[in-house]
Parts: sequence; C-alpha cells; structure tokens
Amino acid sequence: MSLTAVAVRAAGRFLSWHGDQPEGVWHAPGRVNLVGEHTDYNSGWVLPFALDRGVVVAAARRGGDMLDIRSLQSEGRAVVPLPGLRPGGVTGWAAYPAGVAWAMREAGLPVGGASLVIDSDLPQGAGLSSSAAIECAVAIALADLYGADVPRTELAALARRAENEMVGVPSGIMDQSASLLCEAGHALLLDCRSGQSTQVPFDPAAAGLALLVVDTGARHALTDGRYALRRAECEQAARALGVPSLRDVTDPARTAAIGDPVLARRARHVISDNCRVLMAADLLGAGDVAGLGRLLHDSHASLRDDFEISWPQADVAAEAAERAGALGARMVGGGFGGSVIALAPADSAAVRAAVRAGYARQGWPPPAFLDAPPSAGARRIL
Ligand code: GAF
Repeated sequence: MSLTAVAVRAAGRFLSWHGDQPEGVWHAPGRVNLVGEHTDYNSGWVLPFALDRGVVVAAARRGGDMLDIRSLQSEGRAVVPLPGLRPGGVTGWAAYPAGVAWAMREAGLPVGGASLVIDSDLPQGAGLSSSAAIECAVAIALADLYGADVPRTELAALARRAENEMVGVPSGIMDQSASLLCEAGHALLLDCRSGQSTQVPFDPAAAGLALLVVDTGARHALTDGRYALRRAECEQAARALGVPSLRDVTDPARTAAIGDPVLARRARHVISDNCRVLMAADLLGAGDVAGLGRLLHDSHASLRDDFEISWPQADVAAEAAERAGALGARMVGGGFGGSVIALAPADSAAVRAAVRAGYARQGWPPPAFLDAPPSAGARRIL
C-alpha cells in the first residue's frame, strides 16, 4: 500500500467518524538502524535511515482541550482531557499520542485539543520503530495545527520524553531523531551526546546491492522490562569503569577491569558498536557500501554473544542470508524479537529463498520481507 493510499484511508475514516474532513494528514516513517544498537542511551553514535513506511495521522483541532484518539490498528477510542494530564493518566496504545501532547504542553508550547485518527503500514513489534513513528507523526501534526514553531531536534526530545515518562520505557533518542531528521538517500550519523547529526549518503542500489529487511515474525515490546535491564547494566558498567557513560571508553580491553563478567560483556558490545558506527560512516563517505557487510556481521555477533539480546529466528535468518550471498546481516532495534537486515545483492531472490528454507527446517512459519529504500523523514502529506 502506498503512503498516499494510507493517508487517503486515514482521511476517509476521519470523515466517517467525525463527519468532517481533517485539517491535514501527517506522516512519520519507521526506521532501520545500520549499526550502533543500544548505543544511544550510552551517549554514543547511531546510523539509522528512514523507511518508506510508517504512521499517518489525520488530524483537526477541536475545542475543550480534549484529545479524541482513534486508530485503525487498535480497538476503542481514547478521550483524554489535557488539563491535569500527567504520567500514569493514560495507559496502553493511547499513551504514545497523549504523551506527546502532554510533553509539548509541559514545554510551554501552545497545544490544545485535537481529533486524531492514526493509521499505519508498519508492522508493530517488528523492531522498526512503530512507537516513535506514532509519536513523531502526532508531534508534527500538533505543532502544525497550533502553529508551534519548534526545531525538529526539540520535537524529537519531546517525543522521547513522552515515551520515557508517559509510556515508561527508558529508550534513547535514536528512533525519534531518525523519524524526524532523516533525508531520502541518506543515513543519519547522530552523536547522541552532543545531538549533532550529519546526513551520510547511502545508496545501496548504486552499488548493485539492496538492504533487505526480514521481519522474523517474533514480536518484541520495549515495555517488557528486558530493554530497561540492559540499560541498567550499561549504567552499572560505566560506574565500574569510573566514566559518565560507556561512550567515554574506546578501548574494549578496558572492560577487563569490570569484575562482573556479564557487565563486562555488555560494555564490550557498546564500546565495539560505537566504533563500528564511526567506521560505517567513513565507509559510506568513501562510497564503499559493500564494506558495511563485515560490520553488520560483527555487530550481530556482538549483540548475540555479548549483549545477549538476539533471538533464534534472528540468528537463523542472519546466518542463512550470509550463506546465500548477503555481505552481512544483523538484528536491528531493541532486541528479543523484531527484524533482521541483510545487505544483499540487488537481486535478493537467493537470500530470501535461503532464509525461507532455514525457517522451514525449524518448522517456523515463513518470515515477511520488506524492501528498505532510504527514505524521507516526517512531513505533512495531505
Ligand atoms: C529501541 C529504542 F527505542 C532506541 O532508543 C534504541 O535504544 C534501540 O532500541 C536499540 O538501539 O529502538
């Protein structure tokens, strides 16, 4: 389904539910991260790019300082009074959009009531950042509707605040930054400490390659506590090393000074993945897309063995893809379910067939495949 078709569907549903046209339809994409996983909340570097899929919000202002939130992907309707709204006041899927309105008002922005109809062509729980896409689509819709002139980096921080405080997930800044700042044909090199970002040209097709996403079918939820546990382990490791964050360590050998072997492995992943991000950006800057393959492979091994957040379907998919000719493959996102990316030949039929065959040998239902052209960030589309 094309983006325009999703937007038209959301606008049509808005009309039938509210008896009026929306004032506009806004879109925010999901993301794939090339490398640098669980580095964002360690003040490190990430290198995501935007997908051509995401979330749309058909929206209009409404009186009474109320949010009326409905979604084509979720049952029910949330009606949320904005005055007095605070963390804990809304739970479930509506906490994401309501949290954004709350965070914007907390920041002093002139945001009032709105009717929001949310639609998506992004699989949920697939590690492609569907939550941040909801937050960012709502953030740009409310900012436009109420004429709030906010830099995109600030909107990203407010969307993250919604997720941290209203939803209760201690996520980093990568997903919201990717959704709001990415540009077509580029990956975004983001320094999560300084907030500085650079657009790095990324054109796998020009190198005869394709970045293939394998939705492994195993679902993940950042809310299940395992993501928060990894974050806490990283903070403990940084304390053991006497640094403000793991970003401040560049030599993996220093992890030998951490007494606890689990914390040492967690730190080694973060330190080595930070290094891989910078190497990947250099390779892309030099036009060497194929060189990314080795980094993807090494990152997956690090996430599987040191950070221990891979899952069986991801390991099978990554290994089968590489055996069939992918230059490298790895899990993406928070872990414990979601998607794998494979840097494959432009004709990825053999890679897809090998992954399907690997799944069949395990008796698993076949995975889904998505093309992932590096696409534009969030914007108004209707
Ligand atoms: C999730 C989080 F939301 C991000 O902030 C990031 O930590 C990622 O997992 C892992 O790199 O997507």
